[in-house]
Amino acid sequence: MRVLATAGHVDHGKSTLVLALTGTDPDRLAEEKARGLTIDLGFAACTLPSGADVAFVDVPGHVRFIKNMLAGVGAVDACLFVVAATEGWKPQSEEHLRILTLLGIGHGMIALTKVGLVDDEWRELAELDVRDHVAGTFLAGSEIVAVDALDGRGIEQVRAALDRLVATVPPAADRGRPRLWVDRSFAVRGAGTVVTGTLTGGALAVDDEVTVEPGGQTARIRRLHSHHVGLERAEPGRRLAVNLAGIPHDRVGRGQAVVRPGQWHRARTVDASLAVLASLGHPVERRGAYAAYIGSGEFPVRVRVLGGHAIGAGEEGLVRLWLAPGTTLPLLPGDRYVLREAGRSETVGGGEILDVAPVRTATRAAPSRSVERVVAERGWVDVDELERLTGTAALPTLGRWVVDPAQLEGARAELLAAVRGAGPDGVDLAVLDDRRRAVLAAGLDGVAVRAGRAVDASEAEGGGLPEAAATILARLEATPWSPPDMVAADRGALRDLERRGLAVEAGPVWFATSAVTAAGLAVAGLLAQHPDGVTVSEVREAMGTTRKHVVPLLGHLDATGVTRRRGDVRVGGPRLPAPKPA
Ligand SMILES: Nc1nc2c(ncn2[C@@H]2O[C@H](COP(=O)(O)OP(=O)(O)O)[C@@H](O)[C@H]2O)c(=O)[nH]1
Ligand SMILES: [Mg+2]
Repeated sequence: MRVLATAGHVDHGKSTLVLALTGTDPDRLAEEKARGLTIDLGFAACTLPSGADVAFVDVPGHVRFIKNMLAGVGAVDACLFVVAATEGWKPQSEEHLRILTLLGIGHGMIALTKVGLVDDEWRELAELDVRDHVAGTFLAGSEIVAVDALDGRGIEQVRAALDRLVATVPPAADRGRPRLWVDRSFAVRGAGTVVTGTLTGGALAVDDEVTVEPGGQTARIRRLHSHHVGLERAEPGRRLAVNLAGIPHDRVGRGQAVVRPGQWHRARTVDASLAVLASLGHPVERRGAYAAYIGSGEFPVRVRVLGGHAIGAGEEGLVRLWLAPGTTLPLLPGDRYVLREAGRSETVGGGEILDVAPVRTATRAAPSRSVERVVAERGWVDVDELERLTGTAALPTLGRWVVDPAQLEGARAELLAAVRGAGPDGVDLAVLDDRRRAVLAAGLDGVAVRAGRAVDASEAEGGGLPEAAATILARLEATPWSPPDMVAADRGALRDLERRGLAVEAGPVWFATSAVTAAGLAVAGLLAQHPDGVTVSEVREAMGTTRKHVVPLLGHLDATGVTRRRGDVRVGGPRLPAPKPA
């Protein structure tokens, strides 16, 4: 299913052509029928000779109803551009073409209508005139088909040309992010609220929970219809009627969007490009109030030209748009908008949304669609948030964040400094925020994590000891198996050495850990010669130390499984090291 919008000057035969193609009169309002004039959007569909289904959004051509035209063309794939051979190119031919261009619609065909009312020569002149006007636009290479919707000539050729057209239009993308800009809302007896629109960006299914933005009201999809056919699930790129449970019909209307909860950033201020129409008689001044047409809605906006200068007619620049307080829209970079002068009812220009949540002030903003810019301006961005801001799924750099490389370096350096500055106890992980913990979890050179604390890795390995502890350690190591009495020593320094694994307290005696390790090796050597066990005296003699030292030392070796006591002798324990080769 493809969705096409009609376009062209009032009375050039748009609605009549849609009726001839589809059998449905798109002018559904009584007033439209009475006046023979399209006021609001009309909808109809047909199947082309190839079997492809197309839906038409028939728009009003009258200048007074441009707003309604804009509500209908935002989400369409292509256009059926209508010019009456009798009148040729007219002001709303021009304006519609510009609006379609500003909205980024890149495909279309041209129907030269009412050819039954003109002779061949006139028809050829009209066709040349149309070719001239579309030269240099997206319609430049489009087919022009002569048709008369009343006498039927050319209708089959229009159908065939539509078939060729839809074959060239890329299918609507499914990004898993459905959005349906509402163009109509009404109540159906027995069913409740029904909204219609052109679905883009993703699929919707019955029972889906949705929200209506602006407003954030939640509802459930009770039924889906596309051209009177009930669906369980609707793919993007089709006209859709959505029956919503849980929301009164007067609480939802044109200009609102039906989306999935939590998938969208609710934009209040956006940065955008602005191409000013060459036909505009004046520049867009630095600041001003306008009407922006976004999705199916018309929204008052304040505009500020970024970079300080006005944007001249025919030029392109950057702007910041502020929506009215309280209005937030589910937008993404790449969305298009049209800017009109509310008072003068004149199209000013339009462009592309570049940033849905600018963080820089207007004087410093440099909007673009770059995801890196979005990350760089924030430093750290939650991956889900980044997807809401850009529409692009990214892999997290750390934890759940995408981190700007410079910011990550800064965070690493800062954390390393904090750990080093914290002394031997390091930093309790519990006091770190999630980001810093993520930096540690990813591994930070120079920092080790011990028992829930981030400590200086070099200290954890013994270097960088405070002076008092270093002095004590040196004394313990000087006479390893006969260490000096520590009764008068600094308890804090001793505990520090113990925490670092550099000293052990064995009963009344402190040993350097290296001395204990060496003792284990020495005992292992003795046991290799005396497999039946060694006495305290044998050990004392072998080590050249005193009973006062060797008893607590052996006690410690017993306790740590290096040796085991059996009667009067020590034998090897489960942790007895292999004796050093002689
Ligand atoms: N003879 C002739 N009249 C047409 C043709 N198309 C439209 N008309 C008439 O032109 C008038 C305006 O047509 P309409 O479809 O409402 O124009 P719209 O404003 O572009 O939708 C109506 O009276 C139509 O009957 C055509 O191809 N041939
Ligand atoms: Mg019409």
